[in-house]
Amino acid sequence: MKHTLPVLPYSYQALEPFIDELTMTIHHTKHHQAYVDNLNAALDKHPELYNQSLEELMKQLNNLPSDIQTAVRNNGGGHYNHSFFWNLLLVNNGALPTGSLLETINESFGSFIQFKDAFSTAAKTRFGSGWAWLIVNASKKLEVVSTPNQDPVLSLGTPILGLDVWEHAYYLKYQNRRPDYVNAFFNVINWDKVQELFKAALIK
Ligand code: MN3
Repeated sequence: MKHTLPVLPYSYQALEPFIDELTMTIHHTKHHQAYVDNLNAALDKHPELYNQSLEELMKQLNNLPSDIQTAVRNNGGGHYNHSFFWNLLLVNNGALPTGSLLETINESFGSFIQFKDAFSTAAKTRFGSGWAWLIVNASKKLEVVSTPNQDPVLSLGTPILGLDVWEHAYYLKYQNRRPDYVNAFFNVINWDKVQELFKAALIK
């Protein structure tokens, strides 16, 4: 099966004013669509790979045919990261996580504010294009990391929160002010979804 652009679980204006409608529209219908199209174009050269899930492809990039490794890393990575990202977003009006997720964040980072600082620093200091992540690592501990370009985060752990800091994700509204976009992101995190991913990652 060819890969397809997932339908967003909300409207393009649903994240206003934190992430604007035009950015969401272009980000989803142009940027994400291009990753999907370019991934399919690469896999057309080795159609047997359509039998593998996107996650399977991402986990064994180094075993893929060498002529498509880079294309699958960049475009499969782009498809995977964006599909993950869209599902995390919901206007939360500044709410914090609750329950076992909040307890573990407090244990791991000292406090929610210290976690927010660590995540924001990772997002603001990622040079060029990339992502900031909160992952459950191999030791089942929470860890903040960042990755360049669309590189898969799966080699570092299981992501439970991610932020796209490519300029295309914020430039129309925030221009060069990436820190303002990073601060705004904390108003559109669906913490219930993050909690769900956290619980699933612990038993993986
Ligand atoms: Mn993007």
